Amino acid sequence: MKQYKRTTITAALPYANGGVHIGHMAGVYVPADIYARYLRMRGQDVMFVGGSDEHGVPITIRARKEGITPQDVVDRYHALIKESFAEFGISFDVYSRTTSATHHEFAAAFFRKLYDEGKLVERTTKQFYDQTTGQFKTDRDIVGECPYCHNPEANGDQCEKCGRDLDPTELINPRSKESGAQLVLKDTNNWFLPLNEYSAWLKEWILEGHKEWRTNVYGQCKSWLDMDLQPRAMTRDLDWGIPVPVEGAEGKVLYVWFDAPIGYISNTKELCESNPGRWGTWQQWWQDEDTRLVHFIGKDNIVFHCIIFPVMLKAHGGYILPDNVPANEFLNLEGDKISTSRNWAVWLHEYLRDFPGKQDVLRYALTASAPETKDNDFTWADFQARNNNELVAVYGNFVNRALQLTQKYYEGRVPQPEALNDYDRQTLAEFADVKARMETLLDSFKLREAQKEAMNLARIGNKYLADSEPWKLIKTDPDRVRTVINLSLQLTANLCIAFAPFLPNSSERLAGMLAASMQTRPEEKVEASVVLAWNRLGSTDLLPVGHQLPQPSLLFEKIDDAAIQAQTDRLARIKQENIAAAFRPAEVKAPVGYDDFERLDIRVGTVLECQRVKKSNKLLQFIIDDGMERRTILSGIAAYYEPQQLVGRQVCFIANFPPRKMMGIESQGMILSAVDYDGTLRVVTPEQAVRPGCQVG
Ligand code: B3M
Ligand code: ZN
Repeated sequence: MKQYKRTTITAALPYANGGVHIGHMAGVYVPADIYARYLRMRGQDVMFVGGSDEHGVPITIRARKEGITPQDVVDRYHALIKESFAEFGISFDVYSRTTSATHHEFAAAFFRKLYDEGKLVERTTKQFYDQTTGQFKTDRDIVGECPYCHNPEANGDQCEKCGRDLDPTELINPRSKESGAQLVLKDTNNWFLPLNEYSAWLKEWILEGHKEWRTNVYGQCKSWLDMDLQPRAMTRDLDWGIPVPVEGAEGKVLYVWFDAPIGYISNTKELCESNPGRWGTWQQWWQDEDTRLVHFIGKDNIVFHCIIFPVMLKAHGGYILPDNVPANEFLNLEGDKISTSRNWAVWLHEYLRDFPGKQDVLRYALTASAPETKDNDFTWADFQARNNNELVAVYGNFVNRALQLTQKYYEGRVPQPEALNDYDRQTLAEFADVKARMETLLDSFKLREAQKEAMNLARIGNKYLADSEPWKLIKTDPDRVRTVINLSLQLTANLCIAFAPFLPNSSERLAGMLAASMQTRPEEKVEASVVLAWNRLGSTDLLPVGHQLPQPSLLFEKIDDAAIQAQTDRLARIKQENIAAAFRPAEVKAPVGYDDFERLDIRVGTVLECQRVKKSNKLLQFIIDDGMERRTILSGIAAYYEPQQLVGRQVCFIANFPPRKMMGIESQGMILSAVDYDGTLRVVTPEQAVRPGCQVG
């Protein structure tokens, strides 16, 4: 493997139109931070770059909804996001924003170079235009009638009623969501990045050159590259963003996915210019072949970071390309997809309000169920178990016992060990290679397994103490106890190092209890008698004999059922609210006379038989005792019932419906069902059994 001089680590720039939730943390920020901390501890020169993504249509939509400017929106959320990251110890070296002057200039210049060198293709397309405001409309700003289900309020990109993806040109009578005006199609010019011209190069670079990438990343790239790549528009007709730096391009801005990844570079530039003595030039971090570039992202960003951005860099020339893109899958919450619009999420600022000081617990739980290879589920029950059964019962318990016994027997001084016995040696052997194992895992982005190794170290310690029972030997064999406690303290110091990339606050606190200092950044010289550094992981002489330790406190505390219940209650409430919001009773229909109602002959029947209709996944075939004979009725409720569930039940049906043939079977009536908010059908049944054939009125 190539030896690099430095590593540039980026984490996806979150859109500044909302807070940060556990899905973002598990997928991007916690892993990126663990990796950055780990490399720094190994003495590598690292720059960890973050920032807010402040352009794009969703921000303008939010602004309009709230009646404020897009700048107001991003100012508010940039501050909130930055604060959350700081609270959770995400150790960005720079966290800036894409509305900064540095970024606007940098991204515009990047575009202008591609434009000047003919690397972009100009194309004319037709787009919906609002003549009353003189604006082109993006898909999400358009509403109209769905051509499939005739929902009059379908969105330009999707019909919420029937769920179909739409192209706005399919809509019947497209109108502007904002002004309500009818839209017309109008020619517009934009600049495209001809991805198709880079297809051979991409195949070579990724499919041949980066077989080591995670299978999910490699696989997604491959399926993109197996299709024909199409030129992609890098400019948009929009008024929020970076103006296209070309004469005659008024009213156009750079596509948000063009400017956002350039934000990594401009944020680097901002940092370098603020402290050139420490950071050197931005070119060192982006253009030097001795620099390694790693992007942490979620799976929905793979194409942008593995295909589009690299093509931009290649077309521009002079840049290094990502060496790895460890994208994660998604984290679900209690079995459902996290959704900002449905508020189905755990927001960091809310977590902090409910669990103050417990940032590391969330980091631990998220890494333990990190969606590295497949989507994963976060549940509050699991969160509680991770805390109580692992952090408290294993790690915290071991450390606390070792430190308490030291106070009790030796007034807090590290005791002198005697000769090791076989069991000591066996214990030491078990953790001797933890450093190598963790490094192998961390170097290949298996962070979840690496954290398990650290916890395993604590398990070894716990078992060692429990088996050695120093509290029983203190009177009879004090030499032995000194050895056991010394070794336990050395193990504790090792845990402090091993967990440092994962649980930085806890390691910091534990170091304090060991009267030691953590070496977390290569550039910082630590002045302390005991320095805990990554390269000493696995050593048994981290704490010198006689070293005085202060009174310890608990590293972790139990989370009780009530706290967890409060969270699950909150989610249950949100689910109810979502259901209530999704269901709006239909308008009451035009009035009818009593005689209209009288003409309908509604009766009760008992289900004698019920079965699925062959080749139909909708229809059930009923044989009903209607009080006179056996009546066959078909009903489209197969998705909601197992046929057997209905046998013996009573249903209401319209008896004087003209017979209809469906799938070759004649249906003699219609079974009545209630339609729930989500389309679920439930048969209408009398509250108590009645005689089959009686009428409903
Ligand atoms: N803001 C999308 C996202 O948050 C986008 C990432 C930009 S990374 C350059 O998923
Ligand atoms: Zn529809």
